[in-house]
Amino acid sequence: MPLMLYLIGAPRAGKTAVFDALTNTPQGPHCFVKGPHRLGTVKVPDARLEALRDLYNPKKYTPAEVTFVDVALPPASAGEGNSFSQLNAFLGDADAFALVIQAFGEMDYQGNTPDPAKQFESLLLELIVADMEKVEKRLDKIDQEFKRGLKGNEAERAVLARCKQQLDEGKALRDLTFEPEDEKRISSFRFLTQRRLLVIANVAEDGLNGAALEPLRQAASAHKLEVLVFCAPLEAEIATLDSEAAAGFLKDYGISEPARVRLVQAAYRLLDLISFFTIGPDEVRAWTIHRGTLAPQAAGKVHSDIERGFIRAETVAWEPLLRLKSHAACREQALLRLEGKQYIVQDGDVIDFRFNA
Ligand SMILES: Nc1nc2c(ncn2[C@@H]2O[C@H](COP(=O)(O)OP(=O)(O)OP(=O)(O)O)[C@@H](O)[C@H]2O)c(=O)[nH]1
Ligand SMILES: [Mg+2]
Repeated sequence: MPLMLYLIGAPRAGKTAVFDALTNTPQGPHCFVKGPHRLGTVKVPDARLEALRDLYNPKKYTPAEVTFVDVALPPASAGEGNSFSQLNAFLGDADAFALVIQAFGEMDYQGNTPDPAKQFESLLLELIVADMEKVEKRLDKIDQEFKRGLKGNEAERAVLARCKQQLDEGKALRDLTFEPEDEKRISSFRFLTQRRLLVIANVAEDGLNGAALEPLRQAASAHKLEVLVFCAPLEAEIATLDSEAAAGFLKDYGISEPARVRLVQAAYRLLDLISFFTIGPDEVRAWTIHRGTLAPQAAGKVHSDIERGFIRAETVAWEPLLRLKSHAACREQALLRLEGKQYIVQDGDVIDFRFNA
């Protein structure tokens, strides 16, 4: 499963423009439609993997992927709760949310210019309210069962009460730590405030220096979040150009790298993800794991049989392999390591798993 990153934000904030910047290509948009939502899978750019591909010339080249989702929010209408609670079922499989903030300063239909920091706070609040609704509904149900003499849900009730208190204080469930047993008890609720967040300020062309974003940055950093600055329609346009023309435009606007690259890198950082590589004449491929994953579990990404029958991981870092250009040369220099079950896979490891079939 690729990483799923959902773009959410106020109506007209520029979610679709950001999505276009991520999924447009010179050959056209690279996305598909699911109900009212759009999904686009982006290959994670990785210069190390590209160099390994060039060295091995495999039949197949498979970079890691991130799937972005352009969420179509139903219009919020009085008495129906907040918009995210209506979307709860759909938002369930998100690994993370990117909050798209309208920071291009245009007036909305009510004639107000939206305040980026306020938008950010109100999105956080919406997520909290959506979780609160779930918690309260379940707590009510448990209370009713207690009244009818049905017992057995005390532990669930206790952990939900803890969640309720946290949400009551306006805080995300992400910041609570749970015992593994409690973690299991609440996992099926798929609470929105447990997902990680990043923030995209969608600015006008003349706002790319981010000068006007200090209040948003402060609000975000109070939650330990970073703000990425995009001019989404401009980036969507640039994404349709061939790479030479695109590079020229990016340079003119002083943008370091395309939105797609910056967002994917931020998502990796945010989710504490790393890549390891498997290589051979058939395929050169990247695999995404959480930092701290042990070798057998990393092997399980490739195939569950390899995890089960794991013997060892023949490992070399990407850098010496590219420099010396072969496993044999790395072995001669004692740079090829035989790692066991307790080995923690490092970012950029090139691994050949040995296993009992
Ligand atoms: N001036 C300016 N307009 C923008 C910018 N980004 C988006 N827009 C405009 O704002 C409007 C909304 O942008 P969308 O990308 O459709 O926003 P959205 O969040 O997907 O909107 P909904 O899906 O309708 O909620 C469009 O008319 C865009 O052209 C920007 O950076 N500058
Ligand atoms: Mg849209």
